[in-house]
Amino acid sequence: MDPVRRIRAQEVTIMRTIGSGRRRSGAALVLAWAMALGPQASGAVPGDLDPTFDGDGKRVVDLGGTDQSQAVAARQGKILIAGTTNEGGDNDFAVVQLTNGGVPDPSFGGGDGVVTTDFFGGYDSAYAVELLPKGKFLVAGQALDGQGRSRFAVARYRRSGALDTSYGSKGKRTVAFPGNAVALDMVRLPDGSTVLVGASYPKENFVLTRLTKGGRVMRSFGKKGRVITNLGGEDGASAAALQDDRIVVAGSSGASSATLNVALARYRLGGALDRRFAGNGKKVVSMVAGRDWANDLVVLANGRILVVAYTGGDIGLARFKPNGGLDRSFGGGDGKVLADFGDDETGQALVRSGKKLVVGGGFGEPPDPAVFRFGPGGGVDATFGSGGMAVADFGPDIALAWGVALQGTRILTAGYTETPGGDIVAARFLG
Ligand SMILES: [Ca+2]
Ligand SMILES: [Ca+2]
Ligand SMILES: [Ca+2]
Ligand SMILES: [Ca+2]
Repeated sequence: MDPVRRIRAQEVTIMRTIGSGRRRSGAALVLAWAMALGPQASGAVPGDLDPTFDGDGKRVVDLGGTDQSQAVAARQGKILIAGTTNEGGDNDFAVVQLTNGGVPDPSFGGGDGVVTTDFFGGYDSAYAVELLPKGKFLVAGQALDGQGRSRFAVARYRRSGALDTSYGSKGKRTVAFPGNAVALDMVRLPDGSTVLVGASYPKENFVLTRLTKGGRVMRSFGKKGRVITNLGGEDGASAAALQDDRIVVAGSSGASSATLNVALARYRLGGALDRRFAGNGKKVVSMVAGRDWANDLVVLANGRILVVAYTGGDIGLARFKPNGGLDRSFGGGDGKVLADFGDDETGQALVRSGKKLVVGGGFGEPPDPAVFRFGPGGGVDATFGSGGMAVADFGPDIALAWGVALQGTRILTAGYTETPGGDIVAARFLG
C-alpha cells in the first residue's frame, strides 16, 4: 500500500480502535439535535449548515462505484471536487463540478457534471486541485504505469471539464521517481509553472517536481526535474505553499511509522533546500508523544507558517516563524495547539478566513465530516457552531472531510464515505 493510503488508513484505524466502545459526547448529541431542527429554525449563525446548498447543506455524489474525493475548490460560483472512482473498472481521476446550489453542474463534463481521466489503464487517484486563469484547472495525484509503478500524475482541464490537450501530452503528464511516488499537493509559481509535492516508497522521502506552464518537466529543477529529500527516516510530503520566493512543504518524518512527527522543508525555486530555514532547510517537530504528522499548511500574511496536524485524537495546530522556528506567540506559549472537542477529531485541511483559521476534518466514532474554527492566536472560536465545531451528519458510515475551501465567507468541505460503494460527500457551512 502506498504511504498516503497507509497513513490515511492508519488514521481511520486509529480512530476505530480508540473510539470503539466509546459513545458520542453529550455535546455531539446536543449538536445533532440542534441540527435536526434545521438552520432556519432560528436566526442563522456561523457553523450552521447552509440550506441554499442542496436544501440541507449536504450533498452525496454517487458516481456508480467506490467513489472518493480528497480536494475541493470554489470558482466563480461553482464547486470543483477531485478524487477517484472505480466506476467502469480501474480507478480513474474523477472531477465533479457542483453548481452554487449544490447539484451536479449541467455545463460541466458533457451534462452530468462529472469527468473521469485514465492514464495507463490502471489505478489513478487525485489528491489536489489548482485553479488557473481562464477557467482552466489542474488536478494532481498518482497513476500506476504499465509496470505497476506509481507515478506523479497531473491533468489540465478546460472550464467545461474537457481535457486541455495543449498541456503536457494530450492534456496529461506523469513523472516517475525511483520506486513509487504519489503527488499530494501542488503550488503554482508566479511564472505559471507548478511544483508538485508528495511521497515516495518503499524509500520514503519527500519528492518534488516542477512542470512548466505547458506541462513539461523543468529539467533545471533539482536533478533532471526531480528533488528527493531524506529527512532522516520514513518521510512523506503532503502539502506545499509559496512563501515569497520559497516553497514550503509539510508532511511527516520518523525513524519508523510508529514514531512519525510533523516535518517541514523549504526549497528555493530551483529545487535546492534553503539552508536559511531552520539551519539546514528541514524542521521536525513532535506534537504529541505518539505519532503525529502535518496534513496541510498555509503561509500567513507575515510569512509565518501554520500547519494542521494529525495527533491521534485532537486537532493539532503549529505555527512557525518565517525562518522555521516554532512561533511561541501562538497557542499556549510553545507554538502548538491541541484542541479536544470531546471525542476523536482529525484535521485534514486548513484555510484562512480573514483572521480566523478553518480546519476541515472529521469528528466522532465513526467520524462525520466536520469543520473547526480558531482565532488567529490558536484559541477555539466559540462563536462558530457548537463550541467552535460544526458537523455534517452523513449517517453511520465512516466519513471525513479531506478538503476545505472558502466560498465567500461560506465554508465548503468535500470527502467521502468509506465503504465499498462509498460516495463523495460535500457540505457547506455558514461562516
Ligand atoms: Ca485508470
Ligand atoms: Ca510525536
Ligand atoms: Ca479529542
Ligand atoms: Ca458510490
